Amino acid sequence: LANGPVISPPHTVDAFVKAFLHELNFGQGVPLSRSSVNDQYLALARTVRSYLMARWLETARRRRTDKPAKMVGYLSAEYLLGRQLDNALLATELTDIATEAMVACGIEIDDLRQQEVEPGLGNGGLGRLAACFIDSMATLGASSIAYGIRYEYGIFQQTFVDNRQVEKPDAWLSMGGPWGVVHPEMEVPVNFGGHVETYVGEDGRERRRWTPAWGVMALRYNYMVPGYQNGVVNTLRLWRARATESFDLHIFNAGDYAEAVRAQTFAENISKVLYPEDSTPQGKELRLQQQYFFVAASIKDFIQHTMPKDFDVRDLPERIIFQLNDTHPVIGIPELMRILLDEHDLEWEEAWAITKQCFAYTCHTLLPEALEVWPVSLMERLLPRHMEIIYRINEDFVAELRETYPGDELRVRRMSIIADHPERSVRMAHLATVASVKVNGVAALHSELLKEKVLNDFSELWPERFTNVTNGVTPRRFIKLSNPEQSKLISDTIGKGWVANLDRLEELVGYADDADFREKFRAVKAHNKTRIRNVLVSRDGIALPEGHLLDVMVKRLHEYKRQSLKLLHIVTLYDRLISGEVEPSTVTPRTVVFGAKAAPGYAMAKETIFLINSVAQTVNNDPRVDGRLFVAFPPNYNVTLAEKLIPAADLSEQISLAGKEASGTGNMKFALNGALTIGTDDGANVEIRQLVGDENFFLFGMTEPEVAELQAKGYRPGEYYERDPQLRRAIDLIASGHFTKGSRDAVSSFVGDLLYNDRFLALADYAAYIEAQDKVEAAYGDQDNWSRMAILNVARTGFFSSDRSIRDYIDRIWHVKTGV
Ligand code: 26M
Repeated sequence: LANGPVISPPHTVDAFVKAFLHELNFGQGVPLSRSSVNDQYLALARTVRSYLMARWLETARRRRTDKPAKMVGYLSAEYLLGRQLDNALLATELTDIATEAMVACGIEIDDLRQQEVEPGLGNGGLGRLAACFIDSMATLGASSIAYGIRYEYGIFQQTFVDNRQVEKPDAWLSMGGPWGVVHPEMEVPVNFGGHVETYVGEDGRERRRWTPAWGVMALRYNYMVPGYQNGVVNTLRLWRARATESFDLHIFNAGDYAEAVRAQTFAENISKVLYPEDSTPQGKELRLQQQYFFVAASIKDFIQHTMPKDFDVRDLPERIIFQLNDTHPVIGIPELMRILLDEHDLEWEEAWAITKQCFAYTCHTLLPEALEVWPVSLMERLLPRHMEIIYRINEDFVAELRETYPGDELRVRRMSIIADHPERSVRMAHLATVASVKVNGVAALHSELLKEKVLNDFSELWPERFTNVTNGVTPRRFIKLSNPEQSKLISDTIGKGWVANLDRLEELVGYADDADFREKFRAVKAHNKTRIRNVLVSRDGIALPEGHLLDVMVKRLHEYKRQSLKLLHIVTLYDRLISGEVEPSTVTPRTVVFGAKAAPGYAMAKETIFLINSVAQTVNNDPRVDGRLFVAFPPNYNVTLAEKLIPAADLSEQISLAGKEASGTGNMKFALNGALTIGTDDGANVEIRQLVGDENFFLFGMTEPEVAELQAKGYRPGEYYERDPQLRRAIDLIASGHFTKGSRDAVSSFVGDLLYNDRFLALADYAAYIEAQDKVEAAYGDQDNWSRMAILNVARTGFFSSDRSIRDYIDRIWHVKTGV
């Protein structure tokens, strides 16, 4: 009985109702008649969780064999999960049963859906990618476990006050967190600070001993990750910091009880809040604490609890591959060395040989300022033993370099893990590259540029170490759940198999020429536009006009992504309308929707938000526009809003400066939901265009080599301003204070930066962008052809399923088995 199969609650409406009422009565402690919507939501979530739990136990049981398969340990500081309820229902085939069960209880399930606060435990692309990847790992049945941090506060809630961004804390757990299962008895200690000394072991060998100054406990929270209708449920294990009882013992002993308890909260700060920067790391001590906290807990958990008791650490490379999601978990490399050396008594060479096989590193950027470095002084204070180990890794590495490149000291200094300027610090990307089996970029172009630029010296030394895995998105959340109408149309046309095999969308290619199909496809889009209109009215009181081309730019606010270029386009359209240059009745009516959070300390990004809001206010209230242009900027763009907004879009804005956007994943979601892309030759846009065909993509702007050339000869944005009257008018209109109640001061930093700095060459690409947008308008005039192009976008982008990405990781990097 103890090891037998787990009995799942039956898949019937009756059983579901019973389980639900049980949760409501004995979990929440309320009768149905007196229950609140939140009580009902929590009871429903726990009911669904119990179905998941049965599969989770079953999955674990199946994997507990004599010779367990090699696992993937996905290490990520962020998981931008989005709401859980619908995805869990879909995966377990309980959607209809749950809906009917709620009807039987007199409950509208949609009201309960609305009650869920999404776990926003990530900033943007990197965190959302991790969420898509764990979905695909479960769907492929890859033996894997994902590790991260259970932040008490996720990405901040964005509000606008007088057109400016104001951040509010995201207390996502305040209404109860029904999805996490805590195991207080399974906590692991994580230590910090102190000193290291030499001692002589019983065998007479000298060893190093770390005596930490303080520590915390890592509390284990399991979240269930269901595969799509395959019975598999994997684990996402998120750690929460808890003070140890012995914490600050001397204060307790001094008799100041209250002060001692207060001091405990210090330790618990570690998992308190997600850092809202998604580039240019600040080098904050607490952030390094977070990184070490979750990685140390995860590695220890894997070795002590996930492996069998008699397990030999020398077998680690056959049992695990830790995938490093950017450099955030890279401290895991010296941590594993420390465990092997200090806790398992291995010799350096043996420990290093093992460690080198256990990690693979994914790089997500090309911006030099986004590469993480940690001051040596900080590392020595917080993790003295790790700093020692890093020095030793670097010594050996540098010696190898001097042998390979005699006399090339410049190269040695460039490649060293330790930088000397402007401050002695540890380059985490170098450490990751030196210790990893494979290093990958996240789109074809990005992986090439990684080899040519950011990690050029390393790719010359170890060319075989570098590979590409183009990003992907999960078709479950971003098509099936978010776009039910399009999903139904596809299933009615080619069957249901596409959800777990997205290449099958190719079977739609022929239907692009089918007038009846095009008609239905347009009806889907119209339906999704009505849906977003309703959402924005009730969510934000924004009333989108009807019958417009819906043009959407949603992504973190960053100069390289060039929201400013989009803004210049809007101002140009507006200027044409109010100057009488065009007759309003002749232009294609267009609504532009923005969604973007700015890092709270990123002044220029916040100025851009202010200006977008100011332009929206002016444009939307100017009668001369005659309803031909509308700008909406709903606050707090998140996964939940993305799911409603993306399926309604006609046009996807992917306009980063070529060579700066590593991949982009929003671009994939739009194409798969039948939007056309206007985009630069950057990131995964390149692959999207190759797949859908040039004629179904609005390409504009400089290529990466052209960007490099222009920058080399000296870029002067002012010249573009002088030469292009249309651009001049747009900038002058902004500078005049027209959008800012006459205030020129309010826009001076924005305008000044564009004219005298413009790091990301917005002005250089402006003319090409406007020209491409004019082509968009002309093309939209032919609705039938537009639908044709949109259908081909859907049909030819099945490649961008994260299932394919994960298969690539398995084939090229992990070499783990799949199958349920
Ligand atoms: C680092 C240190 C301190 C605080 C925060 C960070 C940090 C957090 C997130 C740095 C970067 C972060 O994310 C970067 C990111 O989202 N990159 C995007 O990754 C996507 C998935 O690969 C790509 O599609 C995007 O092109 C890339 O910008």
